[in-house]
Amino acid sequence: MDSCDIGVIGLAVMGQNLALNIERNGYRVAVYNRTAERTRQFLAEHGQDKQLVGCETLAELAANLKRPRRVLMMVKAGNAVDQVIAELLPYLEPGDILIDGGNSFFKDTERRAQEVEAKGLLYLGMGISGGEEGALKGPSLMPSGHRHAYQALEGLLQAIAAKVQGEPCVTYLGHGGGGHYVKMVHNGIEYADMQLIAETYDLLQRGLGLKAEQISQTFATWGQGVLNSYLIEITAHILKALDPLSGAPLVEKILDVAEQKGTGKWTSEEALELGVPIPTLQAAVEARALSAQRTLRLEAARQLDGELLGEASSPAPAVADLEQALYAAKICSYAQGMALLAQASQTYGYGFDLSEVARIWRGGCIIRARLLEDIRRAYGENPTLPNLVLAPFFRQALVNAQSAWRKTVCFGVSKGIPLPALSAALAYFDSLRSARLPANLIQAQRDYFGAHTYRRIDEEGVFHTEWQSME
Ligand code: NBP
Repeated sequence: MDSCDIGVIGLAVMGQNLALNIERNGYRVAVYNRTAERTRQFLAEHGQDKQLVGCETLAELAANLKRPRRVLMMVKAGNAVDQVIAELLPYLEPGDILIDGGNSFFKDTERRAQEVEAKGLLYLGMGISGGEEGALKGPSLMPSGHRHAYQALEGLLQAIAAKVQGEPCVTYLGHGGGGHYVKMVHNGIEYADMQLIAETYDLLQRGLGLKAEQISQTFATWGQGVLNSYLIEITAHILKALDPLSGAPLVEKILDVAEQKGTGKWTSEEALELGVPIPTLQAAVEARALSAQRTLRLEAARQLDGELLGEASSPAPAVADLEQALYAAKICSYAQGMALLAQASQTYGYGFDLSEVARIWRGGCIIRARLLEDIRRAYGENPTLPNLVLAPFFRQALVNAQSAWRKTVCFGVSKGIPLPALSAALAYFDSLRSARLPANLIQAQRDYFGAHTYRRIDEEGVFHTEWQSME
């Protein structure tokens, strides 16, 4: 009894792998799952010679933990977390630490932290990225909440996290829901990254006529350069895989309907709430929604001549142009995610250090990429950078890439290949670099129909015009 360093609740794929990761790093772990059979199976498969203690009740779990107790919840996000907290609290005492490592919505984490801390316990919300492999071998960890709780767990978290150049991919991300906020934005960027890669695949395949194997090779080559990242690496791998049934590339047999669990949508909603433009991330969420309207698309393809337009009116880009376009759009999508984090840090007082956020995303997580080292450096050199695109390194990269990027988007548009994220990123870039936008006309229209007033460029004050009485 009371010999375990930490308890893990929830033994689906993430909970199991995190428990194994923690145990491998020298900690004794008590494990519990609502359906006890899963606990038994887990111990039967993995329990031999390991410091794992199976518990069939929450009372047993609590009794097996050293004080103050440390309990990591790895259950389905949403009501399940509230249920587990309610069932577990009677067995915990003031000073015990409760950690939610699921994909909880940050506002739920804020609420739960207040409720749990009102009872004298300490609460941590912790975003975890890296999927099942990351959980086992070393994820990126995004914890926030009570600072003492973080300090008490820092050694364990550093031990289990991914390491890049010896540095663990974990950092303290402020109070309350800060960690889950960062994880939410991470997922928004992940949506954008995936969509940008998918559009580039479409351009290579339908636009330039490359075969899956050639595209795989292209991505593999790009993965050695500025685009080096986990998502590019797995894309090269995916495109090589053959369908055992037909011998054709397996990817071509997969239904073109992208699913989503909601973290991308949360990022979009939150950006709208805070008034931060993240058009590339939004485009990625909407592209998934559009892909899901398959029946409508099939009908529209029939009625609207779904074939590609023949001879493109814009010249075909070279494969190297597509690499530059993807890189530039990727920079813009990270710039948007970082801008959202900067605003959230101010609005909610999280005190995010964006250089640290980029640092802990360099390893373990799904969006790990070489680019994050450059982002870390950019915010390290200038923590108050107004936007990533203005960091000298990225400013130069975008200027270098822009002609290839424009050529790529023009080609896609002229062929009728949808490029929602690549073009939204370009429009973001062009909007940022436009000293004057046509918003003057929007202000005039608002004043015309709603007397909403406007400001002038040459005089202080607020103005209204009786537009109908003007010639
Ligand atoms: P799931 O999200 O599929 O959740 C399944 C677990 O939740 C099972 O252990 C299940 O117990 C438990 N559970 C449920 Br459902 N309702 C419960 C309740 N009312 N009380 C107690 N336990 C309950 O598992 P997962 O994929 O391992 O993910 C765990 C968390 O980590 C989620 O929040 C997820 O979003 C997040 N996450 C997942 C990934 C990934 O790659 N899968 C990556 C990053 C983060 P049962 O066996 O009794 O049904």
